[in-house]
Amino acid sequence: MRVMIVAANQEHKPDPVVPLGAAMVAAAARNAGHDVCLFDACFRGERVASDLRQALRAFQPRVVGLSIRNIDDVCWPAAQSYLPYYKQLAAAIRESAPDACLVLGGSAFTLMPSAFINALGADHGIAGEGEQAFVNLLSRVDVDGTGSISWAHPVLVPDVAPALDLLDVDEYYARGGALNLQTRRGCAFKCTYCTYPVLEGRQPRPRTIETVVDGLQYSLDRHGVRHFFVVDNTFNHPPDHAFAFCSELRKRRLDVSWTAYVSPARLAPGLLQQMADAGCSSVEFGTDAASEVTLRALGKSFTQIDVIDASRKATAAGLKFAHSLILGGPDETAESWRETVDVIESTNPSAVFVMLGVRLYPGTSLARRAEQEGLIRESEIGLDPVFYLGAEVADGLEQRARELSASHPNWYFPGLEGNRWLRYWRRRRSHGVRGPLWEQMATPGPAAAQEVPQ
Ligand code: B12
Repeated sequence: MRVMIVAANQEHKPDPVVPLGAAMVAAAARNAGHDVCLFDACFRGERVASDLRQALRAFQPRVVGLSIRNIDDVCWPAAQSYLPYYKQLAAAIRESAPDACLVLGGSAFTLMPSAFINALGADHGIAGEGEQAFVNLLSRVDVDGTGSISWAHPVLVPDVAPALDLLDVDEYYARGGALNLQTRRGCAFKCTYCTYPVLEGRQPRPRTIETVVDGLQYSLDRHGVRHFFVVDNTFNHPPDHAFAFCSELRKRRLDVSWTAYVSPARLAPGLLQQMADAGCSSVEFGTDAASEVTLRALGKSFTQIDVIDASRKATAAGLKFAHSLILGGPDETAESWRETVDVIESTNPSAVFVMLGVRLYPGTSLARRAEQEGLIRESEIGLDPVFYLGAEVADGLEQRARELSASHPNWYFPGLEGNRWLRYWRRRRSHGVRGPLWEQMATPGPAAAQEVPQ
């Protein structure tokens, strides 16, 4: 059967990212014997709809799988929704392939399946992991009803290698500075606002280390890619899997540099050092806050001391590190805000990423809290982003954040317009700089802020 996977994402902030999920689903369909083509929207700019129409007419797919990664950019105060753009793509698909079955999937879809089915008028949707469920659907595509949604059960060992040959790896490497890879799925943490357990299930499910490193080696040998981003929601859990990944990289003596998300919770002794020895250059801590009050409200599984300790360990291992923060969320007060800022500053990070408020999603405990507090009914949370703002800091939040941004040049606020870092990063990429550009945000130091082009 002719199957076209459309990787819809066109977002280039902070970098264009390889549509890993779409490439995995495409690989699974191809492995099952289908004739698969992958249409990647990422670098097509405004000609995307006309390119898609042309590709559809030429390929004449029986099934089109539309991969939807982001709903919106989660950037308070002026969040950008990608929905109008997805509608444009769905219309192009209906127009140029009127007989094709339109199937939706991807992380954005999984978070709001019915809303997307209704908004895009699709025939079917698969919430969750697509590899097996999509292949199953292909075998019964003629009998399935219109607008139905299936929930995919997490596959125990999700080991399908992404079909990178269907993507322009060189362009991603040049413009995104890295390729991505996944070593495991699942999240056992209970952060109150977070969607990862909905997306990946609670049970951590490791991929086979050899397969993961084979994939990395393929990109290195075939495309000269030396920089990787590990997309695992928390690389360091379970720790034995993380150690195994590091030792496989060391065993193969691969000259690569990589970055991963690390939780300060129960950081295994020696892991950061092993990561550094295996080519890891930096880690992004999913810190969110550093005051006990807000850590608790966000349901984090670690304390302020753990944040400080993890930062020290990263420094000792020679790793650059960034903290991701949520400021202005549940139970935030002027004091907790100050405490978080002070503690984070004291750890001397290379960069800090700050999201303001928390985008609500159905199925999270923060959504239930918002309903109890009369903010919004959980069932009404949909494709239009709604943010939970801490009652004590909601007034004047933007101003407070702008002041913080002005006094902290290496703190990056995706939600604040006109961010000078993005323009600077784009220039650095065009000069061939690879890897996470935030690694250099703190050098030559805040004093040189004026040198960052405005
Ligand atoms: C890693 C990550 C990042 C990294 C990416 C680094 C890199 N080089 O890849 C960074 C930090 C850059 C990032 C940035 C952003 N991210 Co992000 N990110 C993630 C994360 C943790 C993993 C994504 C991933 O690669 N997963 C692995 C792949 C294999 O899984 P997958 O894509 O979901 O695909 C599977 C299924 O969805 C399904 N599937 C996929 N396509 C299809 C198609 C069909 C037809 C079918 C049937 C099934 C199917 O099957 C696949 C295989 O099982 C997710 C959360 C999560 N746990 O999923 C958030 C997530 C995708 N990000 C999100 C967001 C919002 C963003 C940003 C907009 C935030 C910002 N303002 O900066 C940016 C956008 C960047 C961009 N260019 O698009 C949201 C999207 C939802 C939403 N609210 O819109 C998520 C879901 C997190 C969340 N808040 O819930 N992100």
